Amino acid sequence: MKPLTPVLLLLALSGCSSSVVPNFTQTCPQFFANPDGIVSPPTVFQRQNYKQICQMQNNTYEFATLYDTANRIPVYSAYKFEGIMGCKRKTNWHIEPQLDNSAAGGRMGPDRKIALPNQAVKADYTGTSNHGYEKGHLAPVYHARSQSCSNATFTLTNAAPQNCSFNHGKWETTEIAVANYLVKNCSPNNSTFIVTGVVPGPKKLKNRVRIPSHFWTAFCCLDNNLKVKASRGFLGKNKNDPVQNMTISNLEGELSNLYGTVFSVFGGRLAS
Ligand SMILES: *[C@@H]1O[C@H](CO)[C@@H](O)[C@H](O)[C@H]1NC(C)=O
Ligand SMILES: *[C@@H]1O[C@H](CO)[C@@H](O)[C@H](O)[C@H]1NC(C)=O
Ligand SMILES: *[C@@H]1O[C@H](CO)[C@@H](O)[C@H](O)[C@H]1NC(C)=O
Ligand SMILES: *[C@@H]1O[C@H](CO)[C@@H](O)[C@H](O)[C@H]1NC(C)=O
Ligand SMILES: *[C@@H]1O[C@H](CO)[C@@H](O)[C@H](O)[C@H]1NC(C)=O
Ligand SMILES: *[C@@H]1O[C@H](CO)[C@@H](O)[C@H](O)[C@H]1NC(C)=O
Ligand SMILES: CC(=O)N[C@H]1CO[C@H](CO)[C@@H](O)[C@@H]1O
Repeated sequence: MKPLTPVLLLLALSGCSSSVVPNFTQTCPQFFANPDGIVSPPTVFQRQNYKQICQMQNNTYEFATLYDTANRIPVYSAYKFEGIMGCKRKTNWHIEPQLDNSAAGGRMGPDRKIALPNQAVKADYTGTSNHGYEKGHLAPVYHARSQSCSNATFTLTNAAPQNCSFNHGKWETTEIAVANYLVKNCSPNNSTFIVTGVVPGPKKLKNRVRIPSHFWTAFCCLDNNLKVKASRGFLGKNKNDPVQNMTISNLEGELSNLYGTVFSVFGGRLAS
């Protein structure tokens, strides 16, 4: 075995691993669809306020998030689906310490009582359900692969203000329909990937946290030869209206209009 370089040695000694990373495609590729073996993440916006997070809890990466520190909401979370596991909802919320202190450790940490510059804290959502909004998960408990993954979804970097009746209505119905479809059509052994995102809207909660205008989700499952077996996209306004079921390319067209820039969901590699 070769001797470790000083940098690797330092990393090994400190047990240091990072959550906010330069390129999540490299650090946690396992959460992104890999048709034909090519890791194909959604579009990564390149401005300073967008941070790539490999979501880590208890030394395990559970999913990946592109986070917008200016709007204090995620753009999307990407994860693998392995079946309906019936995980319990754990209600301790976490934050991502490295977004406000680059020297912090690489794991998600407990919620903070004070407002943080680069991310939402739980207090930003206190009382907002009276105004019709609550913390809506992007990567949801219902799709979690394990209880530890379910626990890890309770981070504010995976949540955005969601219309309460939508969260418990048509959006929940969509999460269930997607899971049922995948269980039926994509066996757990086949690789099944989901990305769930939001589009920033005109208003903020408490002048701190941007309220999304839309929620969207998309899945892609691959067969044992890494060919795309099934895929579909879903888009809904942030109110309890019907959610549209469409092809990935139609979703990409809609999202490109909404984001005002070309946006692809699976690296632009799925034609339909
Ligand atoms: C991230 O890494 C992937 C895979 O190595 C590479 O294709 C991509 O260009 C990188 N992205 C950036 C912004 O460097
Ligand atoms: C980490 O794992 C341990 C043991 O499984 C568990 O008790 C603990 O609650 C976990 N931490 C979090 C934050 O979920
Ligand atoms: C999930 O969180 C709960 C509550 O904090 C904890 O008791 C449990 O051990 C955690 N489970 C895992 C697998 O980390
Ligand atoms: C979405 O539409 C497709 C094509 O009509 C259909 O096969 C599928 O069952 C619908 N729902 C889901 C969750 O994919
Ligand atoms: C699951 O997928 C792996 C890798 O593609 C393959 O080697 C294995 O035979 C599959 N298992 C079943 C039960 O099909
Ligand atoms: C939430 O959605 C419901 C049903 O679509 C709508 O009546 C209500 O006005 C929405 N709430 C907010 C705060 O937009
Ligand atoms: C299309 C395809 O390859 N599907 C595979 C999914 O996984 C099951 C078993 O886990 C295989 O039998 C299928 O062939």
